[in-house]
Amino acid sequence: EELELEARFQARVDAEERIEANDWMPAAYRKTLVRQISQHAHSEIIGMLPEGNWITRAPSLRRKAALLAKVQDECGHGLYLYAAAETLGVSREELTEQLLTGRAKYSSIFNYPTMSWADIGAIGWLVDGAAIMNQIPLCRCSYGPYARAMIRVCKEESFHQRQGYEIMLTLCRGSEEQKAMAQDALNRWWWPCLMMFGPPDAASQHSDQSTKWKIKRFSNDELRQKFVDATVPQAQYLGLTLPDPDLRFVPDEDGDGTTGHWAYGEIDWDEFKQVIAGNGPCNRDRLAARNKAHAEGEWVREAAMAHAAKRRARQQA
Ligand code: FAQ
Repeated sequence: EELELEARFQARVDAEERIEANDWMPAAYRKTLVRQISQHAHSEIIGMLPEGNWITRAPSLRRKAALLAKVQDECGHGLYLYAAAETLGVSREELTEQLLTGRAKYSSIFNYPTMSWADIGAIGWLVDGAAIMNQIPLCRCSYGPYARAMIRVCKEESFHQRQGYEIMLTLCRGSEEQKAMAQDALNRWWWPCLMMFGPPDAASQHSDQSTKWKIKRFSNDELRQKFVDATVPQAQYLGLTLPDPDLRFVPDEDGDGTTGHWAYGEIDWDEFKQVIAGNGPCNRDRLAARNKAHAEGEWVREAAMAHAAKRRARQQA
């Protein structure tokens, strides 16, 4: 009977029907979604930290307002995503606990430091650019609650990306020092951004099954390539150089030079593994900052619970 249910489930997925929270689904499908959605939620929450560092140091009121709004959006994305994960039967407390104790993964990218204001530009341009490339296909993910959350998230990410690119453009049109800051930020963020897409296809343990379930629509390497192809012309427009001596244009077979790809050099997968294993430049700082914020927010959670209990008591009276 289980086999029959599974076959019917796969047929629905193949027919592009959305799977909803109360529908039957294989235990492994549920598990993989909880894994991916919770890692995604944690990434949004930890992702507030590198940029949060620069809110008090933004160079103007306008920049500060935009950065504050961006970081708040990230918090909102984390909350939608935790809510989407909750529809699969895990609790927010459980997921929070996994993050705070370091048992949960979150994106490798947020374990790198933000050294200058130009890093805020580079993060918006490249990190949000990579996030969009990965998330647009997730709007068509087979699991309804995740797919729907991604639609709004992607709209907001596109504002974030423009905000970052505009910072880079301003710096690149500024003084020599400003342009050098932008180049330095690009040099440091480029390779870690390519790692955001995950291990190469041959080493991606979850890809085959997630593709069959239509959670993934493109492979890690396909999305990485799309990102490189989209970003190279943007770097050229800024007048910046990508830190990859092996980067070269590979013309399409028809040779008209319009639709080819950019071939890129070898990614340092050892660095990726180290960061994922908790040994990146900022892993410990990030978890410590998150734990501190959680502890300092204890009274807010207590007050909210007490308020809810009082309201309930009043309604019953
Ligand atoms: N970092 O078999 P695969 C953002 C793990 S954007 C850490 O290929 P899968 C917005 C992977 O989880 C960033 N771990 O796995 C923002 C798995 O580990 P597990 C968040 C990584 O799932 C912008 C193992 O390696 N976006 O937050 C990474 O099929 C600016 C094997 O890999 C998402 O999470 C990595 N880079 O494909 C916020 C998008 N890559 O679970 C603030 C949703 C792989 O077996 C500021 N997620 N791993 O222990 C996905 O699309 C997928 O999960 C992939 C990985 C593509 C990330």
